[in-house]
Amino acid sequence: MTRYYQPEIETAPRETIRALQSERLVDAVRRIYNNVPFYREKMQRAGVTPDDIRSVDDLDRLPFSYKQDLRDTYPYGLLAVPLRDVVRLHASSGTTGKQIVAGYTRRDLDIWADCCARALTAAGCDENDVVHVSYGYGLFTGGLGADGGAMKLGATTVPVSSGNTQRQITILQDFGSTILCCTPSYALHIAEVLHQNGLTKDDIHLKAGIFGAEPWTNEMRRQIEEQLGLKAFDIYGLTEIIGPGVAFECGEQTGMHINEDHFIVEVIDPETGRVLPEGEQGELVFSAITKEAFPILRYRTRDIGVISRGKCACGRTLVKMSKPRGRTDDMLIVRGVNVFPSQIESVLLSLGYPANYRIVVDRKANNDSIEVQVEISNDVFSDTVRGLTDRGRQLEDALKSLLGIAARVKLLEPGTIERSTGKAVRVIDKRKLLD
Ligand code: DLL
Repeated sequence: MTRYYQPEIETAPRETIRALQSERLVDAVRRIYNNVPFYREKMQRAGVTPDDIRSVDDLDRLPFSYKQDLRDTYPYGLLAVPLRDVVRLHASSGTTGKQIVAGYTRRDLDIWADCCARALTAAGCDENDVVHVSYGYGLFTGGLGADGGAMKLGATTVPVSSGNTQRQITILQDFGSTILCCTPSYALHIAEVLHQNGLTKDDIHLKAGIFGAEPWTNEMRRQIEEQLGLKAFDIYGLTEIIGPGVAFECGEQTGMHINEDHFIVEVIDPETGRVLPEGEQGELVFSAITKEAFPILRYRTRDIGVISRGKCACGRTLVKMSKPRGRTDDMLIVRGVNVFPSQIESVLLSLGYPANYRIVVDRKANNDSIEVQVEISNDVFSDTVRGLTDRGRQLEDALKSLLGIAARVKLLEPGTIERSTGKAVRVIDKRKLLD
């Protein structure tokens, strides 16, 4: 039977959710306008006042917010409450540029814990579970976010944090962890070390995993499920909005339910900023309407996805977003063709390769090249040279037919690619170094 953490919201009629969103949006706009000079000026420049925003229908009158806004006002410029009311700070550095900082009041932390508790409950977790949190603890939101949700549910929370994989295995075995929270790439690394220890999924007790913070495909999901003996659930979020728990997967696994009582989603055309009709793919834009310390309106996530309002068999009425299909800034344009790392991952995994791969893009004499480096298993590696060449070719053909451009393939010895304990680095774009 489906269980909910807050059924009154998770299964509320659409009109109720919409009315709640409108009420909270109006309040958030007013708070932001009155308390954050940066936003007030931005709204004034756009010619909007809080009186213009009366419901969700008026949302698109508000200006967008960007990562650059957070950088320009670093570290405290977007706080809507005095610093003394802020009880926690988190930050994210991203791959480039100055880090961005998010503040939380006590109430913000409470709401965040609710959001994560909903995700855990949807994965079948309750107070009888032992939740093993291997997301990094610290300024990154993953560790403490999942921790807050697990604590709120009353589960036995194990704050292992990431790294020291050998110790993770010992704890998984000895503490009887039933739920694992970490990045999907780290889950596979844990599985790898488990097997290196001569152990299998039958030696541990996991039943579900809540994986997110980086893109992963359904093929990767199947590998994790098979190797760790659990059901793998997706969870989405970003530091700027709250951290993990902006959206979460239910047992149906047909998208992630957005916690719409706290976050309003829009899908826009990243070029024009126009709001797209339901079902069209575009950039996800979120407004965090209940946060006290760090409310944010129409934040351009750069994540590309689709939302669907269709009824979900789990009974939740919250809209669903697809797995992010890439990022507007992650999309590789190689010889004019758009390539998403996730497409490459799908091909690799569907042909039985492990999820240990790297995509190297380079430019020589104005000519872009793309090389997919992937590890192969030990038995394949000891194959004849002929066998390896054939494999490489088969993969090159599959990539070409999917991507529409040729990619070189390099098969690597097992263990060559550095394992990550957090977000995996998949793409090395050498062209950027030339900029
Ligand atoms: O990664 C928050 C988080 C922690 C989410 C733990 C889930 C689990 P940031 O470090 O700010 O926050 O990175 C946010 O990561 O814009 C996406 O591009 C990506 N991302 C997050 N979750 C997913 C997911 C955390 N489930 C950025 N699938 C976002 C794909 C994801 N990408």
